[in-house]
Amino acid sequence: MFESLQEGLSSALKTLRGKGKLSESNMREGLALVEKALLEADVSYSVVKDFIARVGEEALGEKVLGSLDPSQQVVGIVHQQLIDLMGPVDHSLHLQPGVTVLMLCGLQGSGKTTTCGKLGRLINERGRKPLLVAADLQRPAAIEQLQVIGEQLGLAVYSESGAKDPVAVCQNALKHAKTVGADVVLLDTAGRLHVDAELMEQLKQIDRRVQPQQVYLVVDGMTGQDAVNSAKAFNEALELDGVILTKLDGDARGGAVLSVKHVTGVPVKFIGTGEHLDALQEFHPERMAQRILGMGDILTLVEQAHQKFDQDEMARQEERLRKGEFTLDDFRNMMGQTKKLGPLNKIMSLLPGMGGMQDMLNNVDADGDMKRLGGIIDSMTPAERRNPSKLVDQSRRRRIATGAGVEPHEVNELVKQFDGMSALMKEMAGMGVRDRLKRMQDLQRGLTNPNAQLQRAKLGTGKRLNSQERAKLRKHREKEARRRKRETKGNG
Ligand SMILES: Nc1nc2c(ncn2[C@@H]2O[C@H](COP(=O)(O)OP(=O)(O)OP(=O)(O)O)[C@@H](O)[C@H]2O)c(=O)[nH]1
Ligand SMILES: [Mg+2]
Repeated sequence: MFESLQEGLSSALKTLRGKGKLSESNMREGLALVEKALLEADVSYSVVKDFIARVGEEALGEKVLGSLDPSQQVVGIVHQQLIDLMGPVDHSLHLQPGVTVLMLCGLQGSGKTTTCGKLGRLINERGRKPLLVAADLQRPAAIEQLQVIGEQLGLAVYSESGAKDPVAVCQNALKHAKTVGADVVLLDTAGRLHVDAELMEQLKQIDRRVQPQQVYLVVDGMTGQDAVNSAKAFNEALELDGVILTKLDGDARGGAVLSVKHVTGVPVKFIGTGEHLDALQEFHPERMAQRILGMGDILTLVEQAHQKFDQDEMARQEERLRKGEFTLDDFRNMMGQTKKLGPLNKIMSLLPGMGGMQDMLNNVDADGDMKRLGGIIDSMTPAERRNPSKLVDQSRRRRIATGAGVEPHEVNELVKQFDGMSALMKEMAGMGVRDRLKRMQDLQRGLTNPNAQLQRAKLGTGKRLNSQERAKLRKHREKEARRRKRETKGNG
């Protein structure tokens, strides 16, 4: 979602980063790049102008330029301004006791009918009884389309074949809802290619005579500024309560999501992220801002790290890093600290630049991988943990693998990756928490990289060993345990 906007913005902000002190002129340069990124994402010109003015006002002040970390502050300012640009959002559908009427309107092909189904599904899940109403009499096929969707979802659909007056259909639907005990009526209205007087009049009629509690505009997120302009016209005619932005799963550039509220005064309430009828999400400006900035929720993470990390342990590790003494033991310790923040998948989502990773990780059991890595490290002698690449040869590899219940090549993988990481780890010495977290993220990326991924733990092959084989395996394990003990002693 919004990859190019994300890239544009992060490269703009990157030009500011790394400069200890910022002058007014390079701050302005950075902001000009932010402006360009927004315009390229098809954000309305007036929105961009206003946005940059606000960011500039704060960023060019003494407080920021004179601060220790101005570029960081600029990121914070842009972040907050993005949130203000898109929110606040009231996610409630304002369902009332009795019958609530929700009306969907929008241009042709924006996704009204599909969204009608999606909303019906959501409402049904929340324990209410929706009735989908085919109020689009423009196209004969429209009624059938809604019926198919209703059937797929097991939801009731009200339609009248051959009807001419959409207002009457809506009024009849309301009566019908009361007789069948439906408590949320969803009106799927007709669309037009462009905003035209006839359409607006029809919608106004429905609005006046049926008096929906909420009117939502469905906007195709791919259409950028056109969509936003039409949203303005709809809002003037109907007083919208919210916008539903669809097709954000495609290559929408982000213009609509950033412009809608500023231009119409109406926030995006939901986003459609697919053709499937479950692809509807509540819209959260904070999350969207973070996503757009590719920054995850690092601020929360830093806070949590301060609260939960054992500061003494961190100091000890830092000292070791500085001396170049970092070992697999330290690595595991550090993983343990990270774990205090929650499951790895959740942490990933909070880390900057991890958007893409998260999707890849959906099918990866990252916590399980970490456990397995711990198992491998446990099966090593202290000496091996200190110097894995030198000591772990083929026979040790086999021994460690047997001890940890993994394949020898997985041990090899860990050793190789640890080796590659050492440089990175040494770099971490002396870094602040924030940079360190970023480094940790690189580290974890290295370890859970699906391409270099350790093989899944085998959950039994189904093959049963006979007693002879079992005895042999037991002997082997005992021998390994003795050897490990010996080595542990020998190496202090
Ligand atoms: N990828 C994607 N496609 C969507 C989304 N929402 C709707 N669509 C698709 O967009 C097309 C048009 O959707 P409809 O729901 O028929 O749009 P409409 O506004 O009812 O169209 P008219 O009734 O002709 O005005 C369909 O092919 C939908 O599957 C979405 O969030 N993502
Ligand atoms: Mg339709």
